[in-house]
Amino acid sequence: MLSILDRHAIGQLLRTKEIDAWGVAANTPRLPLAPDHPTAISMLMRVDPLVVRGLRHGPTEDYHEEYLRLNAALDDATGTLVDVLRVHGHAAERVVATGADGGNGCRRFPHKTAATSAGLGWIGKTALFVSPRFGPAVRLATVFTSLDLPVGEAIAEGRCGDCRACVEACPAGCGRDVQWRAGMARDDLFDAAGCRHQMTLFDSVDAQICGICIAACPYARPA
Ligand code: B12
Repeated sequence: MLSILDRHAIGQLLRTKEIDAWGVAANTPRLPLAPDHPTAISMLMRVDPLVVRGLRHGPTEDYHEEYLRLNAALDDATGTLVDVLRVHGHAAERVVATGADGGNGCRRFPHKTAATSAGLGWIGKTALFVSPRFGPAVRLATVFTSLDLPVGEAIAEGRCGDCRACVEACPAGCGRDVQWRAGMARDDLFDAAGCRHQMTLFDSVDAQICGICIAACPYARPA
């Protein structure tokens, strides 16, 4: 067992779980839909770049497998972190990678809120979280805890500039080509119903996924 649970020890633990980046956000005042613990630990795993490359025209079986693998790996990481925090006497609650609720019946907290608040990146023009290292080709998860940790500097505005690659790539035209600001309504940025419908139209996979906007982002295609 880790004897002292601090930022360093958490970083070591998350590395053993193959988390590619993580950060800490203050949850006071409480973020929308968040449970009542003062600290949010946001973490991400990157999507395999080779898999992303295959997504230009729609979802693939490789992406479906990668999606399932990353959800399971993130849930394993957050489950372990919650156990460790609790063993050290701290309250802890996770939000699962995906799914209808937080896993324990808790509300559906948007992982992107914790990720930008922790300073890990911003929201792009099709409402995806964009990491400067991996672009939107990441999956996210969040753990809330009573443990006090140093927090990152929140990012509160989009950094996509004039780029509209994801807006142009979306076959359903879901992006509204607007620069994101923290707190703006999702509908002002992105048509989620149109996206949901588009995902029913692909017959390349037996799942409702897409990923075209992920593959279009220049940050997901480093030289
Ligand atoms: C329901 C859902 C959907 C719905 C609705 C999507 C949506 N944007 O709302 C549908 C089915 C359409 C969908 C589609 C997709 N999804 Co989806 N989805 C979810 C799920 C389960 C819940 C999201 C939700 O309802 N949020 C409520 C809305 C209002 O919030 P939001 O748009 O997610 O996030 C907003 C807030 O965070 C806010 N915000 C950001 N920072 C801050 C800071 C402050 C202070 C405040 C106040 C607000 C704020 O701005 C964000 C943008 O609107 C999440 C998992 C999760 N728990 O987060 C995955 C999730 C959002 N999906 C994800 C992905 C990858 C996809 C798809 C690419 C499908 C796929 N896997 O192939 C598409 C892409 C859609 C897109 N371009 O955004 C990833 C996103 C990763 C990323 N890089 O951003 C998530 C986070 C899953 C994960 N564990 O990684 N999804």
